[in-house]
Amino acid sequence: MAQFLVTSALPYANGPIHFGHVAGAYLPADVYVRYLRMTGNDVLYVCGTDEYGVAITLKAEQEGSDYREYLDKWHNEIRALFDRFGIHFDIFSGTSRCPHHEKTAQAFFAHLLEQKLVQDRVEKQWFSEESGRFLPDRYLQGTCPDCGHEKARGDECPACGTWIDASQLGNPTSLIDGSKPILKDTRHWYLDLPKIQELGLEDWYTGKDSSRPHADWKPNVHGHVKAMLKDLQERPITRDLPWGVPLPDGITDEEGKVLYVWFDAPIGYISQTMEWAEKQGNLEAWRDWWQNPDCRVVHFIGKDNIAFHMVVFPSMLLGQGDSWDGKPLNLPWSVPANEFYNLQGRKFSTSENWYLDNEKFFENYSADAARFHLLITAPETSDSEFTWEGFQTTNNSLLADKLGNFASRVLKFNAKRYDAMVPSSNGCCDGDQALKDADRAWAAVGPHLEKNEYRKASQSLMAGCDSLNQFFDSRAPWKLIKSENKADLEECSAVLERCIAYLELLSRRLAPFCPTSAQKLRDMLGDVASGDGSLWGEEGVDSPPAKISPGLALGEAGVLFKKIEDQEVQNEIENLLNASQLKA
Ligand code: B3M
Ligand code: ZN
Repeated sequence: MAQFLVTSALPYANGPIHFGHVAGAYLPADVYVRYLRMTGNDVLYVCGTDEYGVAITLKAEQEGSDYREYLDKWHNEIRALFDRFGIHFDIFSGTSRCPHHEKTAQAFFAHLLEQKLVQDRVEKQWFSEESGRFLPDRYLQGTCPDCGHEKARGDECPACGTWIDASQLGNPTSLIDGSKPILKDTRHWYLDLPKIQELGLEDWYTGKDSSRPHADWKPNVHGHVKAMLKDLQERPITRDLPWGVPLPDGITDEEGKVLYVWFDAPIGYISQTMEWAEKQGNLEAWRDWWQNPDCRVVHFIGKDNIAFHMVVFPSMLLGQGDSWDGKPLNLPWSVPANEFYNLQGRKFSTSENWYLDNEKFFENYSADAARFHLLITAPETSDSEFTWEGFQTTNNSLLADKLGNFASRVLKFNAKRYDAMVPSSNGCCDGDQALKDADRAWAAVGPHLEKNEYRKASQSLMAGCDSLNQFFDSRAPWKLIKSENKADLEECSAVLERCIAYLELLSRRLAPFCPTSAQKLRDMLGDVASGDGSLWGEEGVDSPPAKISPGLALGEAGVLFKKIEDQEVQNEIENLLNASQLKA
């Protein structure tokens, strides 16, 4: 048993969350957390909305909305979508609504300043004379100095991903008023990443620092970070903006200076842990997660957030030294960053109407089917995509035909022939090759989940269902039951007993992936699944599920996964194409 603090990237409260986000940073974390809990670990899962910075102000201003109203609307909407997906956090707050956020972020800044890891200086930045304000980050558009992309932003290029020093942007335009900005002096504070690199960042990353262990970095994470560490630069961590965490008192008299959103946002993981702890009645409990060196901090993110979670935030944590009552803060133990998840060959895009309407989706399809499909197509090692045809295949051929069908044929047969009670077994089917195959397949599910291999984990789960169907088919209980021969009748009971035992195990193996259906299956199993099924259990290659007591009453067989018709899929694709053409 170990202790894990799991986080998912804080979504900006500036628009809907789409399936791509869910597949990349939220669903895998939820499945991981469910699995860790079932295997007896102590887990806290923290998330909330990212509510400061230009990503918010720019869009709220473009809509003419008040920041607060705007944030609340999206916060609630995003929260509702997570509920729909069955993604459960221990706390889901937000950086502007968490009562501990501002002072924690300010303390981080103050500590870094004390340690001389942050320095201020005056530099030229783009200023709109028309609006009378500086234009940080996304308020600016211009040509990327690296790849020449013409719609690069003031902080990074969406085409090539480089971090951009805004003063290097070619031919910049103000996105709030369309004017050509001028360069004007302004004071900002810079995080000294090169210095922190020597203080221990590199040792933690390479694993030299045995006091700060970590899991193996994924290849996509490793490649990215290795390249970055070769050339670390100072990074500005303040902005001129009307909305953000103000600098701590006593730092400057200049107006309008706030912390850069990427500085305050990851601190949100900590401040929201504090909020959770306070709600439990013991604020100090946040330290069990952030200052206990045995607690493993795991950040689930998309690939575009790797630099901040692997370099900037760890540097901020390291740079705190012993400032938090004499104890260091934990650095990430694992960062399972995913690649991107697209929709029918194109990037998800709300503005181009290339997305799935969440409301409509859940009116017609089940969250569990969506969960399973996103997991079995997860963008783990390369970009992947949601297609309606693929979703239909996962739902119909895997979930309905393999898993659901196995449950329904066993339970129906048992209801008809054994009065919905567990028949007694003489054990004559134990050790059947197909059952051994099922054992082997399901024994792999847990280890895959532990390694954040959701595709393989879902495939293994299905492979087990395949073997169980083969077992049922090859033993053909519908023939055995009609035999006059006692041995055949005994075999028939033994087959059913095994199938029921494996269904109970399935209800637990399925639970992290499809929690609602797993519970439904347990209900269908009646007294056989009278426990709450909250434990993963030891069943594996050498330990098939234990024998079930004869005579236990089963519940009623129901449909676990409803099939999706070809016509529905065609309609969905047409709707998607029409909506995007209307917009174009
Ligand atoms: N809000 C960026 C994003 O959604 C961001 C993540 C913050 S995690 C601390 O890509
Ligand atoms: Zn570029």
